Amino acid sequence: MSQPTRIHNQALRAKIMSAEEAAALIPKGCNVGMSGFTGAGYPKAVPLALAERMNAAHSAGAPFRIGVWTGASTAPELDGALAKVDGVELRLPYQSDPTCRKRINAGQMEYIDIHLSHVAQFVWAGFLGKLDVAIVEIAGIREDGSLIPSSSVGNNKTWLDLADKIILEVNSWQNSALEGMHDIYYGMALPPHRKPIPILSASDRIGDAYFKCDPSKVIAIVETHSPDRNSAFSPPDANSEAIAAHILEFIAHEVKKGRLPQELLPLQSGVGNVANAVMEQLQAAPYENLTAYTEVLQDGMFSLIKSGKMAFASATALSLSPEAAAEFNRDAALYAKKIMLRPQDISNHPEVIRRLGVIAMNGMIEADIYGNVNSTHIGGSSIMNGIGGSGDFARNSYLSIFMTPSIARNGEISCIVPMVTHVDHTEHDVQVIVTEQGLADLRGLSPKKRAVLVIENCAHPTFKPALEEYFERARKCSPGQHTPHILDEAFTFLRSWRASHEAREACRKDGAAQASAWKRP
Ligand code: 0RQ
Repeated sequence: MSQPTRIHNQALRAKIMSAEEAAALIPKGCNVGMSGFTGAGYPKAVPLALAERMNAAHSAGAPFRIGVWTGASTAPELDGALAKVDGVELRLPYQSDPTCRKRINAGQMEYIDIHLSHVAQFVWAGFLGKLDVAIVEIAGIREDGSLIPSSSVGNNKTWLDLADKIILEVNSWQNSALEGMHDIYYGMALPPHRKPIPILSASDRIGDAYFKCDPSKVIAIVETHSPDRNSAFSPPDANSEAIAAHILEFIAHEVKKGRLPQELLPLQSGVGNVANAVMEQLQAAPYENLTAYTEVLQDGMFSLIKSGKMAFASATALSLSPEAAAEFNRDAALYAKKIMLRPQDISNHPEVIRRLGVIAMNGMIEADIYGNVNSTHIGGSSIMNGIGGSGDFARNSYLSIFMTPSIARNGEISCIVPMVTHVDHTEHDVQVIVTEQGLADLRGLSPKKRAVLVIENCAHPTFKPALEEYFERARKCSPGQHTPHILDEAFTFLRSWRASHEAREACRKDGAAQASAWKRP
C-alpha cells in the first residue's frame, strides 16, 4: 500500500529517485556521514544499493571503498552490507557489527574508536578530513524545507551542515508523532567562541525541533518504508538480575545516607541486557519522578516512562525491541511529551553530564583489582565494539558504575583480573564495580584497599583464591608500593593458575598416578 507523502517541499520533490540512482551519485573514496545510532534512524536503502555497486566494482577488479562515519552502531543493512563487500576503508566512531569486527581484527578495515561526544567537534575542526556526502534518514520534509528528524539524531546535524552533498532517505515507517520530540541545538561553536550549554535539567529545550538543510546541497531523496533494527531483548538471566539487585541496594543506601535525592539523579544506562535489567528492577523500587540524561533509550527505560515512574528522558536515540516499538507507535503522542532526542554532542556533553550529576551505568569486559576498566578489547588486542559513550559519562558523572558477570566464556575467564589487558576507563573514572557476586564501592579508597574489596566482593569463587594469592605475592615482592604488581605475571597469572587448578582437580578426581604427574606451571 502506498504511503501518503512525507515530502511537503515542492522543489525537493523533484529530487526523488531510486536508491540505486542515489547510490550511483556517491564517488569512490569519499567520506560519507551516515545517520544511525544503536540500530535506530539509519538509512535503509541507499547503503544496500551502494553495497551492490561496490560488489560489482570489486568483481570487475576495481575496488570501491568509502570512509563511513556514523553516530554509533547501525544495522546489518548498513555496516554489515558494506563490510561484506569490502566497501569500508575506515569506520568511526562505534560499531557492533560481527562482519565489521571480523574485518577490523583481520587488519582489513581501519577503525577509529573515539568518544561519541567528540565526533562532531573533530569534524567541525577538520581533524578527520573532509566530509563529502551525508546520507541521513529523516521522518519527513516540511514545506519550508526543514527536516523532521528520525528515531535517532546522532551526528546528523553536523553531517547536514558540513557535507558537500546530501542524500535524504524519507522513511514513512517512522511514526509521524516523532515531529516535535527533537531538540536540535544550533549554538555550538568551536573554541574560543564556545558558550555554556544552557541545559539545567534533563527536560530543558534549547534548540529547534527540525534540522536546517541547504536545499542546493540535496542531490537525491529516496522514499522508504522500513523498520529500524529493533533488536529483541532476552529476558534478564540470573546474573543480570543479581547485578541489578546489587545496584539497586547500593542506590537505596546512597539515598538513606542523603547522598542521593529520593527521585535520584538523572540516569544514564548503557546498552544490553544487564543495563536493561537494572531499569526493569527500578520499576518495583520506591522512587518516583525519575529522569534520564542518557544516549540510548531502551525498553527498560521506556517501561519506566510508560508506568509513570520516569517523568522525562533525554537521549539521542530510541532503540526499542519490536514489542516496545509497537507500543510507542500506538501511543506516540503521549511518549513524545516525555522523551527528547538531541544531537549526540549534547546528549553526551561532559559539561551537562557534570552539571546534572548523572548516575552512569555501563557494561565492561573486565576490571582489574585496582579499578581500571576495559570495555573494548578481548585479550588486549581484538576490538569488541568500541568505547561508545561510556567514557563521556564515566568521567563526568556523579556516580560512575561499571558492571559485568564475574566470569566469561563458560567460566574459562575471570572478568576480574590482576591488570586489565587494555584500559578504557582508568581507576580515576571508576567508582563502583559490580558483578553478580557483589558490589565494590571504591570511593575514598587507596589502591590496596580497593584491591581487597574488588577481590572479596566481585571475583567469582573459582578465581578468588588465585587473585588473593597474586595480590599477596605482589605486596611481598614490592613492599610498600602504592599499586603492587608483578609485571611478568600480571597478564598470564590467571591463565596459568587456571591450568594448574584444572590439573589439581583432575588429580583429585583421578588419584595418585595423575597427582605425581602434576607440576605447577
Ligand atoms: O562474547 O558475544 O562471543 O558471546 O564479550 O559480553 O557479557 O554478552 O556483555 O553484551 O553487555 O557487552 C563491554 C562489550 C559488554 C558492551 C560490552 C565476551 C562475551 C561475549 C559480550 P560473545 P556480554 P554485553 C552506551 C555505552 C562499551 C560501549 C558502552 C560494550 C561478549 O557493554 O560494548 O558502554 N561497552 N557504551 O563472552 C573474553 C572477557 C569477556 C569476554 C565478556 N573478560 N574475556 N571475552 N566477553 N567478557 C552505548 C553506546 O555507546 C552506543
